[in-house]
Amino acid sequence: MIGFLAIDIGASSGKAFVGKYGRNRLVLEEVHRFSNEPIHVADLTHWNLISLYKNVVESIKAASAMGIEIRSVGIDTWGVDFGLIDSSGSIQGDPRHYRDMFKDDSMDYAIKKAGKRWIFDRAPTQFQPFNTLYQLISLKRNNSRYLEKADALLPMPSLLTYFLTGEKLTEFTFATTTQLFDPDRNDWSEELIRFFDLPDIMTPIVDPGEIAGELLPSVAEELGIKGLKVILPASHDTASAVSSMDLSDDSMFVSAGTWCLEGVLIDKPSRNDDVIENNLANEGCYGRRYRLLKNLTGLWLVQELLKEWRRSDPNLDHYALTEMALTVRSYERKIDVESEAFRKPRSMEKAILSEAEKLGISLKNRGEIVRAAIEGIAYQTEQTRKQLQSITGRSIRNIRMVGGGIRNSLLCQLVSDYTGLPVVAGPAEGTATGNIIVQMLGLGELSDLSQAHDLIQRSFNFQEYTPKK
Ligand code: LRH
Repeated sequence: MIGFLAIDIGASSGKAFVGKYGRNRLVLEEVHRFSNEPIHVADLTHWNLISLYKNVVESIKAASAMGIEIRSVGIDTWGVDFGLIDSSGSIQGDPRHYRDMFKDDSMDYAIKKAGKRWIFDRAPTQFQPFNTLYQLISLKRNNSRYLEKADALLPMPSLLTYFLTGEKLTEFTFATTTQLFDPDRNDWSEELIRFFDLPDIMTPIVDPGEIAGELLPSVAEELGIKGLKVILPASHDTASAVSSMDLSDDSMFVSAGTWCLEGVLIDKPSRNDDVIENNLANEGCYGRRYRLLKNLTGLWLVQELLKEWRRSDPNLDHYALTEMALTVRSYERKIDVESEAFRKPRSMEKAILSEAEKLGISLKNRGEIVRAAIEGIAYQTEQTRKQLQSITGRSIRNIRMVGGGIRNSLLCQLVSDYTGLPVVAGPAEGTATGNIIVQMLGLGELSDLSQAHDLIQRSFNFQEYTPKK
């Protein structure tokens, strides 16, 4: 038996799993779990990088204590965020949290200056105020000393990989979330960088599965581990999740977590006007393919409710919330989960109540509030399906769901009900599973993606849902 360690860090928590591989089966064992709590200082929100690194180290320690040979480790995170490294190799400040960008007008500034189509023609992805491109423009406009001193930009997973190996690389799938990647050049867009007068700090782009290196001697010594390879998996979490799914042309995927990432697999970025119109993304996948995708506000709504209600009721958990939501009525009209009101509200409960009130609905209890959120997500999923069908000209006949959000059986059932399609859900740890199989592909333990998907099919349980109405 051999093992591969996946460290999957999301916007609210991180998890480490060892994929144990033997007798043609893959079994995931959780070895570490930690919270990812951003820190607010002087009105800015930062990721707690030191704590994240500490937990990466703890994860490696826990994996190596399992008593099996751990061949490699790979880290994936949410998209767009990064750290800046100066010429001496030191980090410049703590990486900023993308949600701060909702209060920043740099995307509007950039669009006014260059034109939406001009930017899209070079980096054809969704316009989100927090894309790396706009974060960099914002730093530039604010005369950031950190940016002035920066010598290399490292996306979050690359940054943690750099601390382990000393290598400065960007992995392709993450690069496509920055809106600085030009698929025609298969490299950074020099035109965008020049136009916005950004420094030349982007690092070389490598494919998912690339072996970044082995642990630095100092790290290896501290951990008492030798020969552990550090691999860049599909280091953007959505890309890892999508790698775990066997998708055909008539499948739509939903990776359900803080965000619901919903889309279809395509070979080349779609440059259709409707992609801009509906603000869809063309993000990179394993094998330099793409996914046409909608970034929908997902279980963030429920996570925030839980956080709020736990202050007075510490025993509350996701299961209890789903139970409450299962027993209450549903309203005909659905709240718009994409509303600005849900981006970073002080109180999610108040935000949902007031959005519902605008529709003439007065939600009566916690169950109804949670249900309104989940119904809103499922309803939007159906809108996304229609957009994807019309842009690609495909007929979507089945839905594949992965991610922690599939533990919410109400969400899976409602997605099936609203789309009128069968849903196959699993594994819940789709991202870690995808991370692991790309490591295995990188090391030659698996020969191609279809072999990887056979292995996943044999190794995990899947839940099926069929439409009830
Ligand atoms: C989901 C995700 C998504 C967003 C980003 C900020 O975790 O990766 O793609 O764009 O976080």
